[in-house]
Amino acid sequence: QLTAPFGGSLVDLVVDLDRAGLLKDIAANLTDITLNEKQMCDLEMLGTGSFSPLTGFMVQGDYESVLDRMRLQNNMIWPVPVCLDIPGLTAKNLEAGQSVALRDPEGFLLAVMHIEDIWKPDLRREALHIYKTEDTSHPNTDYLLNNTGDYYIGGKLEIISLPLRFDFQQLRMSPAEIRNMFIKLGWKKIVGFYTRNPVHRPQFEMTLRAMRQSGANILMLPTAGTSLENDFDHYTRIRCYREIIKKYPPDSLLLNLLPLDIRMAGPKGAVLHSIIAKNYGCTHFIVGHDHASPDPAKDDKSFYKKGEAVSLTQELSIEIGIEIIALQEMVYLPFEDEYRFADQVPENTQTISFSGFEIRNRIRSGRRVPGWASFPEVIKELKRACPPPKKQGLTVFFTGLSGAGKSTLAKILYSRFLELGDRPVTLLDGDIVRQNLSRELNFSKEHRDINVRRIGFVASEITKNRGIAICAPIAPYENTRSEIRSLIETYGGFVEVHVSTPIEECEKRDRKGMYAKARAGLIKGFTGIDDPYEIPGSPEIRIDTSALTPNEAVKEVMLFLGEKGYI
Ligand code: PPS
Repeated sequence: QLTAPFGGSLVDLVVDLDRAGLLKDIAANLTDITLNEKQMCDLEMLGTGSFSPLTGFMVQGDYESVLDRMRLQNNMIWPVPVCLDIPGLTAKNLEAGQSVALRDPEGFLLAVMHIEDIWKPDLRREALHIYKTEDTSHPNTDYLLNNTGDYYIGGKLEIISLPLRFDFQQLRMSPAEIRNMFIKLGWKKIVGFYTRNPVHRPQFEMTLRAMRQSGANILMLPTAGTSLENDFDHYTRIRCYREIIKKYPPDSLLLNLLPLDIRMAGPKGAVLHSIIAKNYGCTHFIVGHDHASPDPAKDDKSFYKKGEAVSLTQELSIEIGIEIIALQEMVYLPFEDEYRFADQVPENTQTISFSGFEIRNRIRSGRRVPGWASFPEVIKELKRACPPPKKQGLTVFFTGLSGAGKSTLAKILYSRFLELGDRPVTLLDGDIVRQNLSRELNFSKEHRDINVRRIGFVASEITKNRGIAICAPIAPYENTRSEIRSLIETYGGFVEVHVSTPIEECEKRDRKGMYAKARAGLIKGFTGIDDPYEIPGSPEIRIDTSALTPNEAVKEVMLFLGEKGYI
């Protein structure tokens, strides 16, 4: 007999085929709501019963009750809101009693929701109650205050299809499927382990001890829903978990991915994870002292008190129906070559420890991670995700007035990279792009933005695949440039080169005769004449070509790239 799900029975919101057929017909006449990645994660967790006893996105009464007393209106513990946010414009046309069609970003019908409540939440209050901070360096507070729709809708869900997932499909089982597996394997005691980070030696040692202490097998539940900005991507993490599970005793571990939208709610996050583990059939759950805590805030203060997650989950463990195993800090004793709990180390014994955060920083900066801190197989995977700059993709983005010299420098740089020959190189010169990608566009602000964004998108794909993109548009607007920078920097290097040759010089050169035409009013909206060029505030390199030969200018770029380790 397995432990019961939270609330007694496992919720299953996926309807049968007949009902699905009917709902599809009805949906054709309903208002569509396109779900984002976070909302699809919530939908999936709700649909499979991972969030039992919830049967849909929360109604206002439950939302307020969760904020005020960490309980649903029916008095069951529930730590965080699970609400569907929508923009004010959409909300204006909806009312309670209506149904809506929930679709994925491609328009695929996922569910029909029967709206019971529409309300405008106080998102600041939510941030304070759930994440204990209005500081937007907390990722969830940031999302809540800056990206969440103004209205929430709540109501029951009828799911036609769970969101389609194509990655690691064998590792994406529902609570019902995992429970069946436990029955088949005859497992009765199972300790759940939730993580969003790679597992290194201390976590490995600690989970082994938790298994021994509870006499249980382990269900490892890493997140594969949304991830935080600085985390390793989930493909990398899951490749690491696949390595680490080989190190556990045979037939003692199951690995399963949680399509969870990460909520770094500290103690409340730990309560949520305990409930999820309970729904998956776990009898025990491991809680860390800083469970579900984001990286420390700017002032280095943690968002939650150490140990609070453990004490809150322990206090609620009987009500949730799961035993909490407090994850104690483990330290390495170099002379003994073993791990011990920090509080069991004799006085005056030398110990060392690395947090996952420190290991991540070491890997990112190309430093070595010692063997006692992790496993070679894990480090190899992590290093593959963070190659040194020389192996990373790179975009060199020239910007400047027409005639400033961008194209010439870009062409010379292109040849230099081809001479080096270690990475594929693509030249996205203004003219080439206007010919091939943006032929239909003119020089209005709107069209220039589209043009520059297209260049940014292509360059980001090249950078992602570890090639070099050289771009050379005028790109006159700061906002668009910085948008492109942040897109590309998630994949590799971005080097902005402001070719700052003054307009007088550009006009004097006037190779294409365009300045003369612009002065004569024959071309309207010409950059620098009657359309603005916003000077880059902090480009990596600024080069005025009035007093330099093109070769000298490119040498400056090459020197910079060498200094940063890109070549
Ligand atoms: S933008 O603003 O980044 O989209 O411009 P870009 O695609 O680089 O195109 C700039 C080239 O188009 C020619 N041209 C104009 N430039 C500026 N303003 C107006 N109104 C204009 N109309 C045509 C100009 O010759 C630019 O060439 P470069 O190579 O920069 O000298």
